[in-house]
Amino acid sequence: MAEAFAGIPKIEYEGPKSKNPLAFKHYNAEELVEGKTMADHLRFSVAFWHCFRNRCQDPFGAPTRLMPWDDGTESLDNSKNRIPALFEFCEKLGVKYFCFHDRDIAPEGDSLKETNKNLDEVVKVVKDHSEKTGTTLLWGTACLFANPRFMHGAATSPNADVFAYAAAQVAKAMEVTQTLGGQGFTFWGGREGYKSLLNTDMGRELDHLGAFLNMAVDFKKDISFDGPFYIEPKPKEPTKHQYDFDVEACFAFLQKYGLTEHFRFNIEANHATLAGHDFVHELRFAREVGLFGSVDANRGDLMLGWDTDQFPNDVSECTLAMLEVLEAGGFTTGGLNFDCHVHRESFEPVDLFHAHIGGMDTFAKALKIAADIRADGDLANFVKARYASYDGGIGADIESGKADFKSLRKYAEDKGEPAANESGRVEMLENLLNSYL
Ligand code: XUL
Ligand code: CO
Repeated sequence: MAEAFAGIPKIEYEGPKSKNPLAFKHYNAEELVEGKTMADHLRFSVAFWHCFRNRCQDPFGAPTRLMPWDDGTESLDNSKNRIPALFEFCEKLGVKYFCFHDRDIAPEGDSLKETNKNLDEVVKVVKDHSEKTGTTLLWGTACLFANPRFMHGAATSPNADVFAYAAAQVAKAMEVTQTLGGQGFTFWGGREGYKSLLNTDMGRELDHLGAFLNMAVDFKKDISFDGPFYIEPKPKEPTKHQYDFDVEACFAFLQKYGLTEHFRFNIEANHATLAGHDFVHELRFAREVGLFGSVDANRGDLMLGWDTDQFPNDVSECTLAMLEVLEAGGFTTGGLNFDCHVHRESFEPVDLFHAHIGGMDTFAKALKIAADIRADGDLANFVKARYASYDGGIGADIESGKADFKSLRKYAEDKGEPAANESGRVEMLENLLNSYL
């Protein structure tokens, strides 16, 4: 079969001085950082849906992207033809992982049984290429939002038949993920939310979602799938209010429905900013509650209020993110999945390379800077010193649970005014961060 990306060579590391747009300036796969290769730290992944299905149509105009390997139909043969293009792309880029939704890779048939048969056929092709190239599935997921049957949601649909259909779909997608050696399974709540409370029983919908995810856990045990489940928060779009609003809301949900030991977070940068949070805030919260898992690496446009899914290019933001990843002990089953698409006007196949090279170089640079920041320790030491009043005396009594309101009242009455406050030195620390960039 002809090459999909003809004329584009394997992308090599040429160092920061290189002017070659088809070379890495910072990502040097085998280079060691904190004793581990950059490839093992960053675990980059290509998002099949954006690279091989999203043709960049928008509400105002037709698709623009050129995909010479794709005949534009929904046929099974065309689905199969996309697979070699994916593996060629990953190989030329030196990326070892990819992610997909079930419906990205194979077309729906006239019945669920036929749809599953189509999926099995394409999975055979994927498995074959995966075994030949060593490029594997980071995580799989089920598309419970594109087909009109999910117009009111999937697990939170008022239609119980839709709930059942969604369960059948997730069961199959989990089996397929296992067949392909996928390292995890992601739940992004596609349309699990609502547009209007006037027609919504919120309590029942939340209970249904909790029950659905518990059934997924039971099924995972039944088939002995040992990868983690990821929950991917998003505050809005497509519904006005998505139940999985942000990491904190999801954590409360997971606790209420007894799911914390089965889930970790897949945190997407653009979803964080849509929730009004910094990307690093979401990562930090996930790390603090011990549920850091994986990352959908992208960025939004702070002047636009929707999920623009752009490729990451902000070294400062990604440095803070990589500090969190390193502090969490690094990725285990997770990685940096580029859940992003090229701009509509970047319509040629080579643009897909420019976009990924930029994202990979940004995170590689961020990783090196984060490691420098950790090696110096100035930032961590500042934060530690800021809480020193809890390392002994009354602070230690508070943290150890020895103090209560009565003893604290006595302490405060005896002491009078608290010890003088110290400056938070925000600007000094911002300068310190900039000195590394
Ligand atoms: C949607 C989104 C999804 C999930 C997987 O905003 O991020 O592509 O990552 O379903
Ligand atoms: Co995502």
